[in-house]
Amino acid sequence: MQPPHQLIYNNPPPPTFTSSTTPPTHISITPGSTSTPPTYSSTVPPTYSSTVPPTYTTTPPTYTTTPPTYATTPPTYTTTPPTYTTSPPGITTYSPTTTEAPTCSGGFTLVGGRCVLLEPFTQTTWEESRYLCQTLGGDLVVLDSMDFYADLLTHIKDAGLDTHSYWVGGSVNDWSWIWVDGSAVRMETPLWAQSGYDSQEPDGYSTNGNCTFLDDDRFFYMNEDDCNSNRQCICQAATSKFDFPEPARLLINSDPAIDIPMMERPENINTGDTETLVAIPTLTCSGSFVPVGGKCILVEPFTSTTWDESRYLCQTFGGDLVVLHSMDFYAALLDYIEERGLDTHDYWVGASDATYEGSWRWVDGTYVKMGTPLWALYYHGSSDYHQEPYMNTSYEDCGLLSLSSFYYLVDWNCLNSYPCICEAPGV
Ligand SMILES: [Ca+2]
Ligand SMILES: [Ca+2]
Ligand SMILES: [Ca+2]
Repeated sequence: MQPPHQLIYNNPPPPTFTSSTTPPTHISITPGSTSTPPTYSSTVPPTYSSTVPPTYTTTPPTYTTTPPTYATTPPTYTTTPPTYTTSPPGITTYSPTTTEAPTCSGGFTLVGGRCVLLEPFTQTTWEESRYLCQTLGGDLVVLDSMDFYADLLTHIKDAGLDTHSYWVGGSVNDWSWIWVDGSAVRMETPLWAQSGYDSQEPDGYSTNGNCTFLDDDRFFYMNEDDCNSNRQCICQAATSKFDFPEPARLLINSDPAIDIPMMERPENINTGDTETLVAIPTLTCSGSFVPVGGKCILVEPFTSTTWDESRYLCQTFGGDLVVLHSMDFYAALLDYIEERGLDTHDYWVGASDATYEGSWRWVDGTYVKMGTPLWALYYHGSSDYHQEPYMNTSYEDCGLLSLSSFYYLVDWNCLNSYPCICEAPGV
């Protein structure tokens, strides 16, 4: 028999289908009716069009399996953490000894961390000058730090004592230029003066020119002269902190970014454990930049561009044109250029007075210190020296380390093309 296509139940109970009958394909149940759904023996369930959702009375199954138990107990650690009996290494172990400002005695003045005395009254030979300084408790000054040299020149100028030349403590000994403390005299830039059009001191021009002096005719760059000439002198004495002369290495390390990885703590600075090594922060540079004198530097001798293009080039590398605040860094940079054989070019650096004529600024916005020991001499002939910026200054607004001026700084036309030197922050 054919089942009804649609069944609507009220009362009484619905029909029961046997297995031989095919269940209805669709049953409509009126909500609220008292009829019970039909039961089918067929395995094919009917579909319901009721809008009332069914409720399920099935309860979740319960599992009788118990969790496994582990006979192994967790390990216990009997080792106690190590204890360190030495204090952590670090620069802080120097304090408070090195934070105390050194003091000077006997008429000496603290200049650049050292005790100096200008002797403008007496003109003596180099040996007599040395004797004079020793009588005063010191010796002739040692210019082994270019930052100290710069500070000393500022002091001479501020004191109004820049009308003399002065003996300083360098002389020839056994064919080498050495300071009175036995250390080697730095040659070339940024210490020695230009000589004439195309030479640099010491030029050996004067007879017995075996002693060094700061030459007021050459803007206090260093020159050599006959040791028996008479002139004023500059003395240096020990400070309350250091024996004279100070170790140059300690002065250099006042820059925390200097690339000296480790040094031994000087024994007389801290009365504690003298075997502790003190870590000096190591400078790490990215890309093609290398650590030079505490900065990350890229000398770019391959491309000649305008000053603006050079700046753009450095910025593309993640830096900017180099800034020469520290004269010790400047000296280290020149050493690097010479050591790598890159000393056949002029190089743009990050100085300019393009914004306001005569107001020289580095690309970081700081002022460029004028004068010695950075700016080049300009020789006019007949022992007539001037200092850059000189002549055509309104046409020359960009800073160039000039090969023909012994890598001193000159102002130059920004539109000329040269290689450049970039610097970038360390990583
Ligand atoms: Ca000379
Ligand atoms: Ca200018
Ligand atoms: Ca110039």
